[in-house]
Amino acid sequence: TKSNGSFNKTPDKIPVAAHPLAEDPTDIASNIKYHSQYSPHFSPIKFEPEQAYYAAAESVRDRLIQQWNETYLHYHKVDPKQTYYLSMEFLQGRALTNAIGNLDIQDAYSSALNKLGHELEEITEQEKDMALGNGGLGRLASCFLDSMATLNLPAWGYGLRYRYGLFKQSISKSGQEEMAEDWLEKFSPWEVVRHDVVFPVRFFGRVEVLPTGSRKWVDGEVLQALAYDIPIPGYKTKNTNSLRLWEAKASAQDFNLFQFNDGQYQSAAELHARAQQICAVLYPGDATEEGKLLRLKQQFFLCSASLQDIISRFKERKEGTKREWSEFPTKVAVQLNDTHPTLAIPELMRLLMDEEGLGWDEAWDVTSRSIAYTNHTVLPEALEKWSQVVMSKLLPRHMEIIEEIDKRFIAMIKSTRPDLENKISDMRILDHNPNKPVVRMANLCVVSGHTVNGVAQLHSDILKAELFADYVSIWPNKFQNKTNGITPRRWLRFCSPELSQIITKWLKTDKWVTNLDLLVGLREFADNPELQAEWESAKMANKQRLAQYILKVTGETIDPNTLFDIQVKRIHEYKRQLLNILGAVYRYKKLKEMSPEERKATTPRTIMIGGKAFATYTNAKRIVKLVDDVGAVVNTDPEVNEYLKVVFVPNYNVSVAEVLIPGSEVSQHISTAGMEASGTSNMKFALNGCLIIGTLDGANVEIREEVGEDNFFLFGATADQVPKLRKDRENGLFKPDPRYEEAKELIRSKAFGNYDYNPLLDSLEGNSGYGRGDYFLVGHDFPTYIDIQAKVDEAYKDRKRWIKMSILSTAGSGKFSSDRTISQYAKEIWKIEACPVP
Ligand code: T68
Repeated sequence: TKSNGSFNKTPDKIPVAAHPLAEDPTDIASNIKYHSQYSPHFSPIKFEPEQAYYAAAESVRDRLIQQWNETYLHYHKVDPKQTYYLSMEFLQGRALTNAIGNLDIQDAYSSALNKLGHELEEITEQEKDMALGNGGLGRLASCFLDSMATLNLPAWGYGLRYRYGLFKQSISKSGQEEMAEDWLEKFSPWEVVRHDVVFPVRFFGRVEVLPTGSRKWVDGEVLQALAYDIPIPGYKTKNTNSLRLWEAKASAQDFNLFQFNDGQYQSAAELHARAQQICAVLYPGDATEEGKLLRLKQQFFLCSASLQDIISRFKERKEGTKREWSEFPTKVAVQLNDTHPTLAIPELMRLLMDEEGLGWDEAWDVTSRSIAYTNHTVLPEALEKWSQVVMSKLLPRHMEIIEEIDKRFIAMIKSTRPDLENKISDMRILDHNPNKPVVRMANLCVVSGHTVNGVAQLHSDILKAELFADYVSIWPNKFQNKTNGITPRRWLRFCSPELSQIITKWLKTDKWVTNLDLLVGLREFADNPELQAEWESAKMANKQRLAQYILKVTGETIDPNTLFDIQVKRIHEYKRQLLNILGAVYRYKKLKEMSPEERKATTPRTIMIGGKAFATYTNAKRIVKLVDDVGAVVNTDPEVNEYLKVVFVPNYNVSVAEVLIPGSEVSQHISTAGMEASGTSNMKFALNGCLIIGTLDGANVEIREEVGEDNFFLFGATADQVPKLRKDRENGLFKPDPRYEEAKELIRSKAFGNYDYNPLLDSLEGNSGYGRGDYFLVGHDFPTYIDIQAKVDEAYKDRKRWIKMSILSTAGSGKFSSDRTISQYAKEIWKIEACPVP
């Protein structure tokens, strides 16, 4: 069953039946009709938007498949070094608009669909988001895939094909409710199952010592990993890479026909049921205790299948000649997206030693020169630690290998760095805490990988100064920074065509779409009244579209003439949505105290907050409920609702972001300094001419540098002040601002309903203790937050200045293209080069 689909093609003499890739709208329309008839998924009577979507998607897929096959053949022929991006999450969103956009065939498809009685926009709304990720980390992986293809880099994404991705969120009287979101309910036109790409993946079992002394993992249970490929087209290039997602299956031999015939239905198909569990759901992310064993199985499943595939591709190239294993790192770069795929390290060691017969030193050399690790968080609760007991049971051979890596690392320190002896217990991979011995995955990555990178300059500096400081003195060159980026295709060109057109007009080129630095060219026109007028009307069109969307999903009418203020991201105490809503409550209270004339002089504002709370994260769910409750009171208060509205935007996901971000004017990125590794939506907002209210955290620091400090609303403590502020708090030295007390008091007074918000507010009180003591420093930052909000209100009144700031924000966003990020990974970590398909 071991295969990666190495090919023995159909004879070249026989041409493929002609399948013209139509350019003309009439031909495209007939191609769409062809699919509705001959690739049927519905009974043949209807051709409604849903049917039109599937038929159009399949017609687009025809084009992709042609480029895709050419890309595969080209890489096979050229045999370049390739990158393999291993990630437990890919947050792809919708594919149709992106594919049509990257293939540059929007206009033709739009008119083709018109001919069939449909609108392209309506059709694209039919597609369900592919939401195989939780948040920033998963979306980053998807932006990276887009950039790798656009830059013609030979690269693969590897992940899992979860049956259910991120849950669907709805808001009821009791707050957030979660439902399974069935992205595969009716099948996805974007995936191609590769029946010939199947690898065995073992769990449990034991280690057998062979007479030769070598070791082998045997017994246990063996599942099959089956490949599903998703095409990843680059923008205006032939290169079409693959996102390969594994699905777990049991084979027919594992179905016990005898038991089944005997009526023992469950035990007859036991392995089949266990296989189904592996890819059933996406791990809900953000440091939870749930389903530990299943999560570890998922991680290993991804690593084992991907590495077997990578190795067989390595062997298959250069037909006939035997390859030297020392060449492997010159052909393969594996990137671990956080520690979730860390098991790739012991699995590669095992495959090389136990399956391929290499010795430890040779296997270690190959492994450590091939694998690199990206860190995405310094939050201690998100740093993975696996129980040694669980690991020994599920992966006995890997546990042995990890023990050996640990042992050799300690020996190395003792012999070369006696000054670090007293740090060994912190630095080593195994933590032998007698209560709960664990494997520290980040340590395993740092010790084994050739490169470790953070995701924004401040974050990388913190990694070097704190989390990984001891390692820096051993391997000063191992640590790098790669500031995150976003794809300008999805996040400007396609989600805001109006603004894109204006940019192209003023820059006299559309090359900015692949060379985002060109946006600086807008700076010289930032004061130009003509550009300002066009800019303002494009932003207004986007605000109107957003207002319609809010009306549709919440029933709330919002006024596009008010300032649109947005905070959207996973709900987490460190991201401080609570600070935002306390600020909104304070604003409400002040408006209530004003005379009608005074109110008229204020800047009317619509505050939108959206994001999902992990199902068992109680305080996060309370925050969601609070936003909704505040909205219910404020929005129906006739005295103030002209000047303030508060809306909770339900079910925030990639395609909702594509409507919200273009319509935003200010956006809040207000995490406690030092806690948000980078943030990436901050980049999307800035690129769309939205001004940022933010702390000096993550990539905010660099965004402020790029757009200019006058165009960034800064407030709050800095990362280096945070430890002392927490200490001061513990010592009873914190003096709350009266405005802060007012806001909390209003909530406690039940002004926003009877729900008990005391436990949530209590987390802000006291000096320390679990869930108390305001660990995230909301109280400390509240006064400067309110002050900066007043500056925002003032600035908005000066229309010319505001529009100029907005233009300068876009103009300064060039650095945050994921094309820049990926070029740096390619050059400085992966050492790979472009391999354009001719
Ligand atoms: C995010 N991390 C960072 N983690 O929070 C964000 N965690 O600052 C950064 O911009 C982004 O990564 C990209 O670098 C996450 O999104 C998770 O989703 C996650 C998932 C599983 C377990 C732990």
